[in-house]
Amino acid sequence: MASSSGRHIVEWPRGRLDFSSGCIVMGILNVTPDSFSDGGQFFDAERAIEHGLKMAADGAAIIDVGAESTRPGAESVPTDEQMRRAVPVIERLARKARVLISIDTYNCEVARAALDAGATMINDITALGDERMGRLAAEQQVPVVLMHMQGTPRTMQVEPKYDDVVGEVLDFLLARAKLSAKLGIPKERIFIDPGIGFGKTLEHNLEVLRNIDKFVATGYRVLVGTSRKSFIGKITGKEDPADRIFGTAATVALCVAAGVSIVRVHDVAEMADVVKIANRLRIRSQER
Ligand code: HH2
Repeated sequence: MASSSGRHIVEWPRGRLDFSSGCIVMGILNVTPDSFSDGGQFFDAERAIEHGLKMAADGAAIIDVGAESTRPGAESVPTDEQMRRAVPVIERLARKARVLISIDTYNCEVARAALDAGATMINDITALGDERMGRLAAEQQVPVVLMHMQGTPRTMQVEPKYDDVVGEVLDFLLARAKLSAKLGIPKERIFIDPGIGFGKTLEHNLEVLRNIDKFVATGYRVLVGTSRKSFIGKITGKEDPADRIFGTAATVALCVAAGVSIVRVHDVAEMADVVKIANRLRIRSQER
């Protein structure tokens, strides 16, 4: 596969992503007081911007800004408060960093304000639960991440149930991808994400990750977010999310090997190294 091939570049009026080396890194920037791993750490705008710049310097191709925690049990945050948190950070990061910014929201008004402030991608954990989000992405010609979740953040970990977790998650994502296309979003701007930890038990998460190649085989680019999540702690016995970096690295390496396009992570410097090595090993093994 020639690395200059157009298939490896996704371009839209306000952005461009280059997948010619393989997988790329999305850095997580939670401007929240209560996120499960970094809650409160970057709630202050100055610290958030500083952290965003550091993640860009460490190798993130995208910074995903979120203004509402979606950890299990989290309550929703009013629209104006989400805007108050996210917009100044996006405005200044967009001016200062040579990196793309995505907005992690399922709220159309927040997404619109973020795009106006300089974000160029929408990360929707409800996969267009509100169709207006799809229309917004189509009208503004920006990519969208469609994520699977069973239930809502408040209730999703109460008793997740599937007959066939891989099949059901895939069917859902393909249906939402079809809806996105119907609303006018071109296929190359649609990313699918199985939603690790969103209405899924440890076994569900493992089953999805063991079969992540099936998501890649759909032809849509795949994003995966395992970073520091509780299923890693359940296996390693690490209670503190900050102690789950090596556990995260194992999932990132295997995702890259399976052909995942974007990994969403907290520890950008560390995971950028993991991704670089895994990308090279993958390309070499495909050449044989
Ligand atoms: N995970 C989280 C939030 N947004 N978006 C996508 N597309 N995929 C994910 O796996 C995903 C996501 C949860 O992680 P985090 O942002 O670190 O925590 P919190 O929701 O508590 O802010």
